[in-house]
Amino acid sequence: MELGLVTSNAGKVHELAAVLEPLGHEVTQRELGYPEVQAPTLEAVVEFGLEWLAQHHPDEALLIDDAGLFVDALGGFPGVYSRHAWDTIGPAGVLALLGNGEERSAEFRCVLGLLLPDGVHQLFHGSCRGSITRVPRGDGGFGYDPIFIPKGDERTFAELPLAEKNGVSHRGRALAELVEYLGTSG
Ligand code: ITT
Repeated sequence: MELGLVTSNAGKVHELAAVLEPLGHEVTQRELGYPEVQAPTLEAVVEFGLEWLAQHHPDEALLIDDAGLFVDALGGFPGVYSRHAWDTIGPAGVLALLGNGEERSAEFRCVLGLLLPDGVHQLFHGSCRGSITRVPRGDGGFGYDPIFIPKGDERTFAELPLAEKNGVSHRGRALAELVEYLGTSG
């Protein structure tokens, strides 16, 4: 199936394509400029986006990916504000907020939204526990990858090859749910 990923972020396209293309699904980046509402949950952002896409692009198979980094010691910040935090304080600002604090646990979350031409909407979820580094490390991946170490590893996401990040990441887990759904929905 041809799936249009509605995003401005090419890193997401690479991660989805690495999983979906070997299974015969073509992933293309679509910059359709859907309104990304500020909402208290990733789910609400994705639901709103899917409804907008269903009205404006009803004949296409489209995906939305909304993700965030939830830092425990910061009460879940930047969370749903991760993009805004990226554009303003950046990863260095998140590290500065944590200072030398010992409590550095965090979670990445991803919600994928699928819209099919028959109007079906479906959400898929994934999360990944881990911790925040004291300094950024690695130059792979994108976004906050250099400051996040997934649980059970010592490398940051930015130090993992793409397939390894997908194997444990929030997005990889949401993708596994999507793959199962696509397999069973024919
Ligand atoms: P679109 O909304 O256009 O898809 P975006 O980059 O704004 O692109 P998000 O709102 O989902 O995407 O992401 C919020 C922030 O979190 C943003 O700065 C991303 O770079 C970052 N982010 C998302 N997924 C990530 C991942 O897997 N690793 C590291 N950072 C990630």
